[in-house]
Amino acid sequence: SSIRPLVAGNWKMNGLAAHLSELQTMATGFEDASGGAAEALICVPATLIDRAVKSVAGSDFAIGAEDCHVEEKGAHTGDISAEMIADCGASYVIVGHSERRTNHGEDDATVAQKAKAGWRAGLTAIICVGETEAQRKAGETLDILERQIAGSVPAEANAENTVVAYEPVWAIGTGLTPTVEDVAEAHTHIRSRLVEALGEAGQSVRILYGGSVKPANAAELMAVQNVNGALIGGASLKADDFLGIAAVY
Ligand code: G2H
Repeated sequence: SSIRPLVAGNWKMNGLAAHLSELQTMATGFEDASGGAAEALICVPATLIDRAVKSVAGSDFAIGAEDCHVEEKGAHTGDISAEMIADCGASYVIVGHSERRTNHGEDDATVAQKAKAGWRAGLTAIICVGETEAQRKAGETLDILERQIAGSVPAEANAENTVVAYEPVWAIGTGLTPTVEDVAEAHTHIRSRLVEALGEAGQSVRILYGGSVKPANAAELMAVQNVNGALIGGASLKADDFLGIAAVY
């Protein structure tokens, strides 16, 4: 396809200032590793956004946040807004990661509001969807994805303001990955739902695969139809791993 792939990291609640040297190594090496064929992004904890942006200055490497509040400002102790994220120089925000949906009770409507909050601040939203193990075993995967796309992806989504990430919950941090056939089925389903909801714009929205991506499995996962890049957790913490994944392009 003509969609430019995105290799995206998600550091989750990992990384102190000392870790920024890994980020610099990634930013310096990414273009060579990917042969210039992909774009790069690392989403970092809020405490590191400002310094991460400075660490990659002068490269095309993008920095993102892992969550945002739906409002611009106000009495929300401990939360940060999309405007604050943009103010630090970041350009992406992950919304609706399964860890947020599970640990913070975020539902589809909240996730959609967070995506819009990101847009309001000029950020691209990475909207996460994915079924649990129980849902997969019950044969509900495609229905769940359909419901999450309908509820979490606002109607104004397009390739500039939105990326969708498919992360089967049972594959997150477990070392387990779906078969390439299952990934193809899920991504094709997501693509068709996006086209149905967004029209032509849905053809070019990037759909990332996330869940235990590592250098050893990236080539086969990234080659699947309608997989337009990766959202990488554990393997985005080390430059060797991240650049090893980029090298599949
Ligand atoms: C899935 C992924 C990154 P990991 O959450 O978002 O994490 O690659 O560690 O499974």
